[in-house]
Amino acid sequence: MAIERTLSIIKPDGVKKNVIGAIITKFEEAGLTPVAVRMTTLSQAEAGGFYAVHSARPFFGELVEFMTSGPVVLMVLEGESAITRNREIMGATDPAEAAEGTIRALFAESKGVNTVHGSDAPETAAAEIAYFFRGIDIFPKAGEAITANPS
Ligand code: IDP
Ligand code: MG
Repeated sequence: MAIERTLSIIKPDGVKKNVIGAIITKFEEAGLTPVAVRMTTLSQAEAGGFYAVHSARPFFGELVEFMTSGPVVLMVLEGESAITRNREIMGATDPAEAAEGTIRALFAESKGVNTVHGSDAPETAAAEIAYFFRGIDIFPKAGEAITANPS
């Protein structure tokens, strides 16, 4: 067990549905603290670069189009086992398979339009945080030493 950081994105559908606050509350109630927050509209290059690992998938074009369709909220979440904990709170990729009470069960429309992104491993969390945030713009929770994936 360790204090970790992970990258969370509230996708354009979450912003449009006016559930930024509801989503952040879920994270805070689960012990995950936003330590960096930025709202932006991603360019095609930014979204394509972020999801480069999926560039050969048939849904890649649709994914980039969706992720650039409106503003998103980029966040670094910090807390105990933040990477796994965030994935649990998000729920499965396909909302039809997401556990009751998870963000995707509550708000997502489809496997593509699914409200939130969350890093899936320590290596991807470090790379994804560095893709969007400078270290100087991350504000560690007072008194907690970062023992995993510092950026
Ligand atoms: P994840 O977001 O739960 O980690 P990934 O498999 O890494 O899921 O896929 C990244 C994103 O690509 C998904 O969140 C979703 O927006 C989109 N995506 C994944 N599979 C499909 C699909 O079958 N159709 C359309 N979009 C998809
Ligand atoms: Mg993924």
